[in-house]
Amino acid sequence: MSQKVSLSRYLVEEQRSKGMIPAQLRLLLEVVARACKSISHAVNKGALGDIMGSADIENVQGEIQKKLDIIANEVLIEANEWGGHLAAMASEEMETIHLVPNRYPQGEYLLMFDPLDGSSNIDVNVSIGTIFSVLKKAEDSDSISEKDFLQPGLQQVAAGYCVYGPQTTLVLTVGDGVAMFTLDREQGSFVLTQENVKVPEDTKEFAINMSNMRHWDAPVKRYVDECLQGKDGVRGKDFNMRWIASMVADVHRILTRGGVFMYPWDKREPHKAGKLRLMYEANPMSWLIEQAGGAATNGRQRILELQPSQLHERVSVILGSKNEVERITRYHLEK
Ligand code: AHM
Ligand code: MG
Repeated sequence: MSQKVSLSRYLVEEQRSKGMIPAQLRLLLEVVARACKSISHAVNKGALGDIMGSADIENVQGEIQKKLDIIANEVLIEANEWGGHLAAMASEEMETIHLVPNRYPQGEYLLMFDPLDGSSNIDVNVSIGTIFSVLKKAEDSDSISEKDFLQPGLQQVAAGYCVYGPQTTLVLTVGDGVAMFTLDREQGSFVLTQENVKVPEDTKEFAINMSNMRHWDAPVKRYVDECLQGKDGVRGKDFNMRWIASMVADVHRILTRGGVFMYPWDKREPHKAGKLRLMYEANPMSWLIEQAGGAATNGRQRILELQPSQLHERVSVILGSKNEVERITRYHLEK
């Protein structure tokens, strides 16, 4: 039987052979993985733990927090505060940034996360996840503020997610391709189960919340209409549709077998660029998808090149199999 490669060993070997992962970053990623293990544990308890249902508190996005949103946020903060690898953190569940308390040493990294993505699926036992993105603070920056976080996605030094589904899988990039690790519950460690993940360039599968169709912009409507026409239409092939309503689970499917995911701008709230958040949802997912050979745009521009102006900025998201994303972008630019 071939030897199992743990996440720790993978990180050490990447550091040794390619110099990709400085020691502080390795510690950070191990700590995030440990926090995800703990969240996975809580998720698995379900109705046996006090984790289901609403906490009846509104977060900065104006959404009612679930108990698990709050638990996952606390787990990530507590795990990451004391190691000396971070300068500050930011989360979907916190209005402003969380500085590492003075009693701990300060590191050079900035960590952002959506602690529990797909909250609407918690109580119905459908896959949910944690998304994270790591940036480096500017060298000349002594006192950290929100501004330090406002870097384009291209400057991420690590990004990933952990999906809590039938298996718990951690998916990671440090800019050297995408690797997947499955949680071995008996050993209590993440084991490398796939390297060099590749998203097929073509696909017959799309993911979008179809109930919003009447609110979409013309290019998105055109693309989906053409998919729905199947063999008889311009695309000349039948398409399949999937929508899990957890971005982590939808992106995981696309990394596994291809597809295109869309949460586009729509007319419901025209002043909002989209529903999903740029810094801790779209950027990490876009980098993973690009690292796996796919593409990610807001319909017009590459997501990773967007200059953020606010921590909780929203963005229109179209990502996945390269040829489909390019087609949808073309439809937008032709408009
Ligand atoms: P959340 O971070 O509050 O869970 O919201 C983000 C989620 C994504 O995971 C998912 O793609 C989308 O919202 C689902 O939206 P909808 O309810 O329109 O299906
Ligand atoms: Mg989310």
